Amino acid sequence: MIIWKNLTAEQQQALLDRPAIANNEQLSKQVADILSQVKEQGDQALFSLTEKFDGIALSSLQVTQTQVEQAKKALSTERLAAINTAYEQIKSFHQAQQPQDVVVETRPGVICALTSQAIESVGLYIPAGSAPLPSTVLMLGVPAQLANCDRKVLVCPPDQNGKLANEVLVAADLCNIDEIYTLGGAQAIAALAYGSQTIKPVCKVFGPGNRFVTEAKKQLSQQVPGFAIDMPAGPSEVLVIADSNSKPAFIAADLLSQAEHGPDSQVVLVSESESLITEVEQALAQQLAQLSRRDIAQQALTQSRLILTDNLTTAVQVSNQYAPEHLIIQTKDPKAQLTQIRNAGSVFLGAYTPESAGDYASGTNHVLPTYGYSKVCSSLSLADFYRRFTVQEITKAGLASLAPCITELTDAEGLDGHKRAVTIRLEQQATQEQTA
Ligand code: HSO
Ligand code: ZN
Repeated sequence: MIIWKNLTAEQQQALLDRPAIANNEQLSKQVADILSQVKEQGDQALFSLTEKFDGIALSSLQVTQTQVEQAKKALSTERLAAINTAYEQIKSFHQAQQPQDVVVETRPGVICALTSQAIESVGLYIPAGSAPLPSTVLMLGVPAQLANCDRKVLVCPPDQNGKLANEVLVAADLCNIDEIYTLGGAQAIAALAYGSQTIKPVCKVFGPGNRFVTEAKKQLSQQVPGFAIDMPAGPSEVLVIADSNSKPAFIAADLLSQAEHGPDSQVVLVSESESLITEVEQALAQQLAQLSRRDIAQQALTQSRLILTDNLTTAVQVSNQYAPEHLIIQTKDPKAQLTQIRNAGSVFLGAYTPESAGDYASGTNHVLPTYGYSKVCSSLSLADFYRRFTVQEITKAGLASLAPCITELTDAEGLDGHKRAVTIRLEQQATQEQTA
């Protein structure tokens, strides 16, 4: 247990610093090499890189509709129903996020509008590192479907048999994904950015991934004009704020649900109650032993932080300083703390709101800013699948009324050409009216 007030400001900051992402030169060179192979050799590189990294020689990249139908038949009714329910829940929350056009007549005869249009083609990356993530298919596929993007392409690394999980295929089918490819890693992102003989490029790629995927997204978004990514990504993380009213067993379970994602997952508990922290420590040891992924969770827990503060106000300050991806507030009156929260990707209030609900089926998106980016980036939402643009139309009278303002400012900037584009219209109007 760490006693917050005993630390200097520097020590406090150091405690909350994320471990530096191993963004060494070697990784960036390795990824750059993969990208250039895909750029130069297209499909051939995709096959050979899949053989190298996933250990499987594929005969084709694209998943067929027959394979999707087989996947549906292979799943139990319970599993199909669960995927359907999660799909409907996520749809219900994202459907309500449809962007609204804005139209303002900023003065008589001057009309300005802000409108939205779906991004034409999107790539959805589904990780399958230690387990395939059908929930991520829904988190990316549902908003892409609701935005009505013309082309929705899904990529996911193959298992040892060269296949994608049945659940991934069924979820993709529900979201009307147009093309599914058995392809992962940096090579998948490269294919989506450059295109290959089989895969046409897309405008924007979404989704979490390992450090190769993240590095590929970073390099390609800087390199390929017009190729965008959703957000910067780091390992997943949760911070829990608790008081003496909290249930230690619930908190331990929440911390472990995050820890089991990967050895680099970040797990933080901040509380004003010393006895609560001690009880959580005990519950963690008990529950850890029962997890199938206890080795992974245990590794993550070695990096965990259990922090004791003087009061809840300081606990909230610690959370704001850390800026967690997920924030769970399990206190007597969580809404009271919520008003003080500045930086968090997604907030879970009260004892009966585990992060797992948001991970799968409450309706919110589980693609969230990590690594402190919740200070400036937002949870993935429907808006990320749109681009916004403005439209304006001005009448002659409108332009005449705005002209003194524009020409005064063109003079200030010394831009005669800009001035002329206004005055020429008003002079012509005057001449035409004179000769009429
Ligand atoms: N907690 C992860 C999402 C996830 N959890 C998928 C289970 N499956 C990042 O928000
Ligand atoms: Zn999770």
